[in-house]
Amino acid sequence: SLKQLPLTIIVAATPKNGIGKNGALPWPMLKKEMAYFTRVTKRVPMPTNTGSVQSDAWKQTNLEGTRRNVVIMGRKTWDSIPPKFQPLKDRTSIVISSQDPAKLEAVPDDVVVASDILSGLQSLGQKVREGKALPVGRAFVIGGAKIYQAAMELPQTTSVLLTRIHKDYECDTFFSETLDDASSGWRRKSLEDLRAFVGEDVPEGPLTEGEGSDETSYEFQLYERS
Ligand code: FOL
Repeated sequence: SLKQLPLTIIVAATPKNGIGKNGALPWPMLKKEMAYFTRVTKRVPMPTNTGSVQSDAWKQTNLEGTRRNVVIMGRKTWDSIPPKFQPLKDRTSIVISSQDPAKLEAVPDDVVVASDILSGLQSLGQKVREGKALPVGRAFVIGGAKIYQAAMELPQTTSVLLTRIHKDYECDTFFSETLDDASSGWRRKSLEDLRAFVGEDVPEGPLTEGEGSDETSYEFQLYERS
């Protein structure tokens, strides 16, 4: 059942764990950071991994077209995605809303709307069994604050892909978990573990994007439940 599927949180956050401001990201567009989000959430692990090395275990483009990753988001995060990118290409979207789905405007019918994460996964599982959705690869929780918080309370949520933004942008929305405390139940994994997890060669140390006062550095990290 899809309710047992491991869930990965993917999030970018400032040093104070800020993730949003006025319904959008707090920082000016970080093109390479967003490109990482897109690649990682699209990439489907190969079903068969018989004795293969790590580099064989992934395909950038899901050539067979047999499986799709799922992105789970809250309704406000759905609204924050530019209409031209809705729904996120090559991924199955689950949108969490406490509103009656019938009352939600302009949600395409290949998007699953549900009142919580697990019932969303259950509905998608039913569509897969009916042949109305592609089998699921990985599942990513992409925000926002309320949905991250709900995901952190599920034992299925075993990994957090964090992009630590090294600049203190003003924020009104925060990622509520402190991953770095020894008592948090989460442990930072090595760069090697991160590379294996995402299936690409993540650079060591901070990357820099932006010009002048928009210049920002950031770092890709992986945390797992310990
Ligand atoms: N995680 C990380 N690491 N970075 C993020 O920016 C991020 N953003 C969200 C969740 N987790 C994240 C939620 N916000 C799009 C827009 C907002 C958004 C997530 C995705 C979006 O439009 N994505 C398109 C590409 C857009 C582009 O290339 O400009 C996509 O296809 O993924």
